Amino acid sequence: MLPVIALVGRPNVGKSTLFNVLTATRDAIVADVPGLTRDRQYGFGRVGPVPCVVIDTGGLVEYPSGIEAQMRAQTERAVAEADRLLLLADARAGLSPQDQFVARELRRSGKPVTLVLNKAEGLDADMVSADFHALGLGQPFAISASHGQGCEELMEHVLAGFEPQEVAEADTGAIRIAVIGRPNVGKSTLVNRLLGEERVIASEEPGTTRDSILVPFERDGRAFLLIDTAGLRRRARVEDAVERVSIAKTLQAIDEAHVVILVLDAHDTVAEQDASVLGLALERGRALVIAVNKWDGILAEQRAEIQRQLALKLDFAPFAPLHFISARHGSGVGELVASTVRAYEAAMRSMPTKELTRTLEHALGVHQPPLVRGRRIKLRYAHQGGRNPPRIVIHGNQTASVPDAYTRYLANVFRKTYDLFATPVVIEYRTDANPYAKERRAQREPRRTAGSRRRARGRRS
Ligand SMILES: Nc1nc2c(ncn2[C@@H]2O[C@H](COP(=O)(O)OP(=O)(O)OP(=O)(O)O)[C@@H](O)[C@H]2O)c(=O)[nH]1
Ligand SMILES: [Mg+2]
Repeated sequence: MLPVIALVGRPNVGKSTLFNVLTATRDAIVADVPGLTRDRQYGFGRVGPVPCVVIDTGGLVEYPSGIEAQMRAQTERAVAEADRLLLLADARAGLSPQDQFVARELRRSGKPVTLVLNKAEGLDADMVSADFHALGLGQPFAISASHGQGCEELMEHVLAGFEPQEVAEADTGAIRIAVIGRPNVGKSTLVNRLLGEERVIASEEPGTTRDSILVPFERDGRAFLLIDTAGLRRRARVEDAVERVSIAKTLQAIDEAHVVILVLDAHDTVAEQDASVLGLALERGRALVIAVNKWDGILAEQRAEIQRQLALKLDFAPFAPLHFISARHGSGVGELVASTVRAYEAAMRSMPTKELTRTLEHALGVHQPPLVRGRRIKLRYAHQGGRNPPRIVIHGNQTASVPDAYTRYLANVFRKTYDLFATPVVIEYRTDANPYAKERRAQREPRRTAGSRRRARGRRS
């Protein structure tokens, strides 16, 4: 499972700035997922040798009042969920008693702590570090989050020892599903329903590392692996017990899944947390099926209005199918499973280069790409760059100038042609070498830097 990294420190040291640097997505266009929720506390970390989960926390203060007390409880949770802690301090301000307080708190957790001195741009690293040796946390890392300096080296250090996770593609074609959602929406009931209510779970396959547990089950002749987050199936009977949902575990499950099933409660509106987790699933490129649960409890005359509201709220994931189900009574669950299988097949689809190119040529014929500075953008051929999510790499020239709307048009053509159901589609461009201009050989899409290419490779499963 992905390692979990928490950013902790007193107020205003740049935790959120660093969080944004570590979780920025700049390497690929998930063509039809515009404007996702930005203001997040949890994200997929993309800087450094392996992907990870990053948690931002509110500033930690010794004598909290009001909202600070809440923030402190949140920080404690983040520390409990994390494998590694980053203690941020302000290189310009020097060591403060508040930093010493934070260091004491973190040391109590017994987890590995790396000291990070932020805002160090233009400063001498040894000079600013001298003060901070008093914390007894070893050699600090001087970085500048706002200038993006030292972040890669920092994460190389923090993530050393974590192996890139090679999700075993050979694992017998079982469909890995993650069932996610807020507390008490009925995830456990649904999981039980999927596993077969009275069935004793015969075997539990421990996942590759640590506490990941894959629960195998079969339905309609297909093999599935349920990625269990925090003992989802064990709590199943105690329906009214308050569930706790670990967002870090949810992100780890999303990462391991082929298909994510997001469970909503038909009685509630779509909360910010739903939208945020859903956005993360799409950003990670996972196929997504939405189950609106407890539909049996909704009066017939209210149903159309609820459907309308949901469609509006989930507008940003237009390709995700909605299923109205009753996990308790089982209605709609068969269709939900059928959608999951179809989504898996779409996410894992093989698209031969010849066919992809023919589809591209046809699309170009229907709507040609626009002119840029008097020259027409040329798109020559396409090949598949990956699966789960389907990644289509298009070669041509002036590809950096392809408008987003045109990319969305192409993504939709591929989606229709290959039944890319419920899954995000990633379109990438490559600018081909121009045989007449040596210096431009092998020039690529400028948005993809060497670092982002390395990260993108590391993430591919
Ligand atoms: N000079 C400089 N300023 C920075 C750097 N990183 C962050 N800042 C600035 O420091 C201020 C605080 O940054 P935040 O990222 O909001 O700090 P925070 O630790 O998340 O703050 P709280 O969440 O309130 O505890 C902002 O004005 C940032 O622009 C840096 O590397 N160099
Ligand atoms: Mg902050």
